[in-house]
Amino acid sequence: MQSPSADTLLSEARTATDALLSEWSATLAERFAGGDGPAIAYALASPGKRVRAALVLASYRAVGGDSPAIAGIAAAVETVHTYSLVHDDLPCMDDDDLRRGRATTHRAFDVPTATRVGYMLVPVAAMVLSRAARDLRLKSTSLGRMAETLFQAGGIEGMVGGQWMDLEAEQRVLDLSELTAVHRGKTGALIQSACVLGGLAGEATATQLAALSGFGEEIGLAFQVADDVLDVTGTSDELGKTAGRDEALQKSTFVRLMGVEGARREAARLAHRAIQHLDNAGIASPSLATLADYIVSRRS
Ligand code: GRG
Repeated sequence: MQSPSADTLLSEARTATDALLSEWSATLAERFAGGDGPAIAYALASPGKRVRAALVLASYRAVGGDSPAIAGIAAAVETVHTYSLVHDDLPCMDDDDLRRGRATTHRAFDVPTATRVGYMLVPVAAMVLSRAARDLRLKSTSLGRMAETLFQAGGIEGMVGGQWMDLEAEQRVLDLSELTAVHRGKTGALIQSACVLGGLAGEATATQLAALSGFGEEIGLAFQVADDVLDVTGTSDELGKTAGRDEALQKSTFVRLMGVEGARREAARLAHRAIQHLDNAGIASPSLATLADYIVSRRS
């Protein structure tokens, strides 16, 4: 089976999720027009690559799902991701001015507004998830498992915990196992959850879910290793965010520990391991293989 290109998969994920996110943005902007509505819409409708959305779609199809309503699950994951970017850019975290090719939310508005926007996007994500589960006609137990998967990945055992460790570690050099633990949480957990959510929505078997989880875990870490490479090899124009930020903040990175070539090899090794999880479970998904390859070879 031939896979569509990564460009096609990402563009399809963007079309599907951006339509929903624009609808939510317009509703929220109107309902809270005199308050934070415009800032919520600015953040929520900002143009991301939608890698996590593409992983949801491909994982869902890999286990036989075929409803277009899966776009809502993808949009829920992207909403959690967007909240994390809004908060990550705040002065108390990575303090950045540029994101997705435009001013960060606290630069376009102000710090208190961006702080509130980030928090407000979390219940929005829950609503988007719940509506999508209804549209997919999933049982409430499936919605429960999906909510647990998404918010556990986004919480202290995943993304928040990883970010917290990352901030704590700013003044020292981490070794490989510490750095890996930070990024399995900070970046990897949400990417892993995207794959598992696709599987849950497609009513995958336990074996398939375990394989998607293993795939997501490896590719989630590979995403961050590739991100560290791009931070030193890309330009701000290409990345849509400030290049060289890790160096400026004296962060521990995979490039710092392994060099650019070593980090590239490590990302490729992780991508290979990711695919092995699928092979071992008999999941033939050219789309997931294409996305794994894209994640470690992308230019932005
Ligand atoms: C309360 C401690 C605490 C944390 C709050 C801010 C936060 C939660 C977590 C930070 C998570 C984070 C920003 C991880 C980085 C992940 C990453 C590499 C993002 C870039 O992803 P892309 O390239 O971005 O897919 P686009 O813009 O394309 O969506």
